[in-house]
Amino acid sequence: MAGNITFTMVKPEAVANGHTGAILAKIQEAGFRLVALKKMKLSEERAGIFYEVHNERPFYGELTEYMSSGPIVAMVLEKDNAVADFRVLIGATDPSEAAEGTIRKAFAESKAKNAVHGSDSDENAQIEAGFFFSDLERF
Ligand code: IDP
Ligand code: MG
Repeated sequence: MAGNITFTMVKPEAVANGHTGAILAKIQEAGFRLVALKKMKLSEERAGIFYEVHNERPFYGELTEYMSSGPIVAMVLEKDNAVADFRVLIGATDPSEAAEGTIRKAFAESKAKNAVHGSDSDENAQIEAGFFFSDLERF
């Protein structure tokens, strides 16, 4: 039975530090199937739209500047219980609070530069996947 999807990005500092392959390996070892993948650079405006939900937060400007500072690797992933299982795999937003064995524990530099994004709901996973990928790019 096909699972449901989540959306992730390897964030700029993790891409720049060469962690994309190791992060993808952890994702696949955890049982996620790769539906779509691309490397691209967000403009600050596109980053602002992606993180629109945070536009009242004090770190919004820092976040959109950071997320447009270099290329990211965007992916759509499929698995039963994809959103919740992926949040467990990546760990807490702040790497100092992330559990042993999580992607953020292994690769994040700080609460802001925390290596990966993960969708927070099925609805947002669909919206975020659609923000980056057309139906012709998902398999
Ligand atoms: P999440 O990525 O774990 O879902 P959110 O609260 O949705 O965390 O925040 C989105 C992103 O904003 C985080 O991944 C991180 O990059 C950044 N961020 C969150 N809180 C802070 C903060 O207190 N200072 C700086 N950046 C933050
Ligand atoms: Mg979030």
